[in-house]
Amino acid sequence: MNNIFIGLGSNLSDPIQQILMAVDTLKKIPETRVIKRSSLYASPPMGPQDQPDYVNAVVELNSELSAHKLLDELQTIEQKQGRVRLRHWGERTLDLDILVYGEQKIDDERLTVPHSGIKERAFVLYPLAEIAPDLIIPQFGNIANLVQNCSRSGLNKINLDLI
Ligand code: ROI
Repeated sequence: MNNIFIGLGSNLSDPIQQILMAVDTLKKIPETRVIKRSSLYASPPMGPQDQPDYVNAVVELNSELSAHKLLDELQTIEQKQGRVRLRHWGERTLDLDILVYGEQKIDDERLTVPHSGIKERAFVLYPLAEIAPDLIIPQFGNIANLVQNCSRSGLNKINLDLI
């Protein structure tokens, strides 16, 4: 069994629903359980500023699948939710990234794990710290330190009761 963290992001086609639907679909992946979901967060775009704000969240999974098999499943979900990606670092309907896969370090043409952007990305670190405050990320160290060194950059929790 592997303990895994997935980052979710969307800024097109009703992003809150995109994220909630994706979490529901993650529950159907074979040999995999969803353990926790963070709050949803609104976050200003990293990259070109002339695109909508993102909705981001992080989910913890337990899975027997290999990282590459899990990536196949995530890419299928992205495609089924009509993934469009209009430009590099631009708007997208759904992005599912493997952030952390147990203790593993992976670096090949399909996957870099732990995800190389973790340290600079408030929209990854804050939701991750919410659900795994004691996490130690291979190569990067403990989540509390990483959060301390990363400004919130306009990140805001979304209150789903009001929606
Ligand atoms: N910016 C934010 N705020 N959230 C994302 O999920 C996100 N994803 C991306 C880029 C374009 C880097 N910017 C983002 O892929």
